[in-house]
Amino acid sequence: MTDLILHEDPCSGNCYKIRLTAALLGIPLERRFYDIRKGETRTAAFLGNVNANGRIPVLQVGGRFLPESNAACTWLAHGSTLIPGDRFDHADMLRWMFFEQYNHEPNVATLRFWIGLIGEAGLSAEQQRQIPARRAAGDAALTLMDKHLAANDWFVGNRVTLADIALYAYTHVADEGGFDMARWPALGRWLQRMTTLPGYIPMD
Ligand SMILES: N[C@@H](CCC(=O)N[C@@H](CS)C(=O)NCC(=O)O)C(=O)O
Repeated sequence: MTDLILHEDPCSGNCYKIRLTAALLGIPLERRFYDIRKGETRTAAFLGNVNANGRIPVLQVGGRFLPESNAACTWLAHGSTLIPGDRFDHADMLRWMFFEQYNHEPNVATLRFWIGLIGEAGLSAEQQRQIPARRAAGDAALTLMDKHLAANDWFVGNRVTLADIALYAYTHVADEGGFDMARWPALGRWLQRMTTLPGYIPMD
């Protein structure tokens, strides 16, 4: 296979999604590290050569660069069972991955970054003002997931797909953002189920 390089910061769940997908599929990845808290994805070199959007993760496939975590997971999982063959299930997987990017990640991941990694004292007044709304939206996303998982082992069909991987990355560290995970027991059982997958790796 073409050489694959993951441009990443190990504290990022978006980067972990790609490492977890590769691990479950047995695909080796070379890792290049950046510290987002030091602005290392905002340098002229990074913007010019890796991602004009100034963010990790970026999956480098030979000489081409693929930003956006869910796009990178899709590239890796092409032709595997992590992407359903059934037309409806395939679209349903995308439904959960879009949900993850719109309803889940901007709230659950952002609060984990602000509260767990930066610390409330280090936040701007504007960031502090946004906490209650992001908390309510994150709670709503986790509640919706819990309701689905109370009746289903996986997000789509009867096996793990990229939808589970995309949603797992920040849900399993949501407690670091102050989310009370005891509220969502089905979510807790699914988090545990994910760790039993052959090839599973934890976040660094
Ligand atoms: N939608 C993107 C989000 C990428 C993103 O927000 N990356 C963050 C880290 S998780 C980042 O690079 N932040 C550094 C910055 O914005 O300077 C994805 O899923 O990959």
